[in-house]
Amino acid sequence: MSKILAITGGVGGAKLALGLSKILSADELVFAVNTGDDFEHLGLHISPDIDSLTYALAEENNQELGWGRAGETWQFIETLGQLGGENWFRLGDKDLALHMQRTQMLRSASTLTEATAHITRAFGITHTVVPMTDDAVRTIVHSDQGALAFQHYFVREQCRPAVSGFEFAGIESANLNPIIAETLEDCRGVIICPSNPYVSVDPLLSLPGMREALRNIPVIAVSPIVGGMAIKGPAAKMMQELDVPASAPAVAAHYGNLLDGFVMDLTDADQRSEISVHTRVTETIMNSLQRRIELARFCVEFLHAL
Ligand code: FO1
Repeated sequence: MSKILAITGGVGGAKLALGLSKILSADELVFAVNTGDDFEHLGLHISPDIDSLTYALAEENNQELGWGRAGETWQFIETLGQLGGENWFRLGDKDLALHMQRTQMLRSASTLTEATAHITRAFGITHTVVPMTDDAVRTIVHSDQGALAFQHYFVREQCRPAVSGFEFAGIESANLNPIIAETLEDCRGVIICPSNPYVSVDPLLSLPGMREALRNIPVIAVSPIVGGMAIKGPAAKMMQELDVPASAPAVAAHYGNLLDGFVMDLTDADQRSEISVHTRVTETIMNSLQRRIELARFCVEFLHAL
């Protein structure tokens, strides 16, 4: 059965992903997730964007922090700090168990795809959630403080360094997840969720063969920039540092001829004429489950109309 593929990264994308999961069944929808943010830390394999999506789909995500799990305690990471360990990357006690389970599975020769299937099923998630690749791809942020591993830039340095570019180490030899390739062979369309184009979506689009695989498939993207600002995260700051206007049209231009459609917020309706691709305007701020579902429905209808 032909499916819709949703491409998502961190928190912004995960909100729309939850909306999509409420209107499309597991037979109609597959989630492809960025793994460029992954890193080995404290002996654990951490996959932040997979975790954000998992917690979002399970409605277990921490709405205050925007990442991690709801109802967390922090005994482990506080104690680690008291023992002089690295506590800059805040691992909650329940979250820690997820990283431990994934790391144990990877050490026992499971792939990240298999570990993710196991963990999402444990959360009662029936939709397919797949990492963009099972190979190691790591986003490096080139900045005025040198080349930084993504989590060092994003968390340890709190996105303060001025960025000059990004590199996805390992991308040349990484294999697109076969489940994504298979989904694209009989695909009703692709929705690029409102994640950071540079560090949450580009790694997946940069996988060898990915852009070719998208060529004959309707692709729409939802702008993560509203009124010149990112709803969450450093996308607008990055754009300014890259001398790109922090605007919805600039996001559409970034994706270029990959797009058949673009969704942006009502706030930016006056900029529609700046965008060459077919554009629709709606309320894209998703501050309730209902808004997530409404935007999901809007995107699916847009895909059908293309
Ligand atoms: N983001 C932070 O800003 N501070 C943290 O301490 C932090 C811990 C963390 C732990 C597990 C996890 O899955 C994500 C975590 N994040 C944290 C968010 C993470 O850095 C970002 O979600 C992505 O890498 C960017 O979308």
